[in-house]
Amino acid sequence: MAKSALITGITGQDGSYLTELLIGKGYTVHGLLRRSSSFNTGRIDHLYEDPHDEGRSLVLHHADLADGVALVNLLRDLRPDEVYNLGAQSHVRVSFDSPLYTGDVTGMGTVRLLEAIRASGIDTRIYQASSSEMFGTAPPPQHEATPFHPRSPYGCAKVFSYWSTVNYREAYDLFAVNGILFNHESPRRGETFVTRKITRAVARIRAGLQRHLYLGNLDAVRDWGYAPEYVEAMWRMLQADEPGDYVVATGVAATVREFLHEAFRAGGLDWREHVRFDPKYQRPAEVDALVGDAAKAEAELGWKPRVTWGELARIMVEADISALAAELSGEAVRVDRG
Ligand code: NDP
Ligand code: GDR
Repeated sequence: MAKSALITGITGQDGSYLTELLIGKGYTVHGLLRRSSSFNTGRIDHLYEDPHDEGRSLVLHHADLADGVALVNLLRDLRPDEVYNLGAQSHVRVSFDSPLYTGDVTGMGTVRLLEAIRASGIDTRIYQASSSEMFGTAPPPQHEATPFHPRSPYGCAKVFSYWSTVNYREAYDLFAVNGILFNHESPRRGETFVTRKITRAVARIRAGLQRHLYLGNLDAVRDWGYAPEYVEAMWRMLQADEPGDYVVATGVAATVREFLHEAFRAGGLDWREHVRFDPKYQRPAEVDALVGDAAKAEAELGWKPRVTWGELARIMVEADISALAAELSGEAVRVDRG
């Protein structure tokens, strides 16, 4: 029998790559779609199948991590073999503006899902999308035993979800795992995260549509990997014999300034001529340096990253240049708000 999976956050960057991976492995994928006044399925439209067709490999269901009853009903009806909880208010800067909402969706949403598994009485395995943001001020390299010191409402909510996942594993013997993923990017990265904001700007500046790029702290150090490789690690965690928690990272550090330099260089531009500082992009509390040690994932899951942050910058710049060219040749360019 083909396996089935339920993915929350299926319309996001990781959800789209994970869906491709699982469909490629023969899974039937169910996605939790939250209601939006405009279409929010752009990243998975290429996988869409007519709802009237029999035997579809991708099925979307309206629900929300804020709605615990909907989650119980969904799990009871679908009885998936695996659940991937990728849904979240995932923007760190925004979490300072919306701390309660972030706590509710990114934190309590996980408990609603874990309780829904219990309430529906199904036998399943669950992956929780934990984050390097939980480490906050802890100095690098960070690994599974590094103590958490989150620096944002988002980081605090992820710590709550992390420990809730561990607690359901210990209390109810649930196969529940945390993937502690460091920053991972791709051409499908949300446009307001710093890497994608930079690579989109390179394309737009080259095309004469934008002159300046406004950014905040350029000194932050991050460990940037390639998202399609990271979703493979998620899947491997749920195939393991025993549930555990794993850091997923490249182990290579780069500053925002270095990424900026490489991305502009890939587009044939000098970032110093275009980048301006805007304090609105600074955070009330910053995470200075995140660099992960993924030795456990390599030893136990056989997972190893391949794409370096420099290659990633070039992949993203090329993709944004091509996407903009296609947009310009076909339709009007929408107003860019930076
Ligand atoms: P995205 O921001 O691209 O996607 C977030 C997803 O969550 C979207 O599908 C979004 O739906 C959905 N979502 C938001 N609010 C709700 C809600 N109330 N109910 C249900 N779904 C909701 O994130 P990524 O794909 O980059 O990340 C996936 C997960 O991994 C997130 O939990 C993130 O916090 C975590 N993570 C990400 C890392 C990274 O570097 N990318 C690193 C470590 C952890 P919609 O499309 O409608 O907005
Ligand atoms: P992060 O990613 O906060 O690490 O969270 P983001 O790309 O938002 O910021 C990375 C670093 O860049 C600095 N920065 C800016 N950031 C943004 N977004 N916009 C700017 O203009 C800007 N200028 C400088 C930030 O201060 C920060 O230091 C991401 C998210 O995907 C989380 O969901 C995930 O958990 C973590 O990665 C791991």
